[in-house]
Amino acid sequence: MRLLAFSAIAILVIFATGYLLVSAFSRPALPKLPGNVIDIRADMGGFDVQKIRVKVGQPVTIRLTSLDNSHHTDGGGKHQWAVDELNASVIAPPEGSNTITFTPARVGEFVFYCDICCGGRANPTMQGKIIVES
Ligand SMILES: [Cu+2]
Repeated sequence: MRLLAFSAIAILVIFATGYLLVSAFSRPALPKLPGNVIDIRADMGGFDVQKIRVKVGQPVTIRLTSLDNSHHTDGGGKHQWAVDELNASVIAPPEGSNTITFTPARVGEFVFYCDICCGGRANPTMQGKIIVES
């Protein structure tokens, strides 16, 4: 009887621990957006996507999510996604998302970057490439 009770409690504790661990490390899924949406996550280590392809003349939505919290002294947890040549820039709040929808007007390969954290756009990790195809 004692063994049974002990086993039951042990199993309960294992499941509770597992549940807490999973909920602590998983992030809620982002809501689905209409259109051609490209999700990009950024933290102090850089962007999780380094190369994206889009079509010229077709609207695209960039959803930028910052994984950093507001306790970061460098940039306060905010990150940016910007492309000078396409006139596009969006800033995500700490642990939040923000979107920008634009229509690439020219074909080419351009650099996207974050100019907020870690030395700004000179930082090679906070950069990527956007390829606009015809
Ligand atoms: Cu950044």
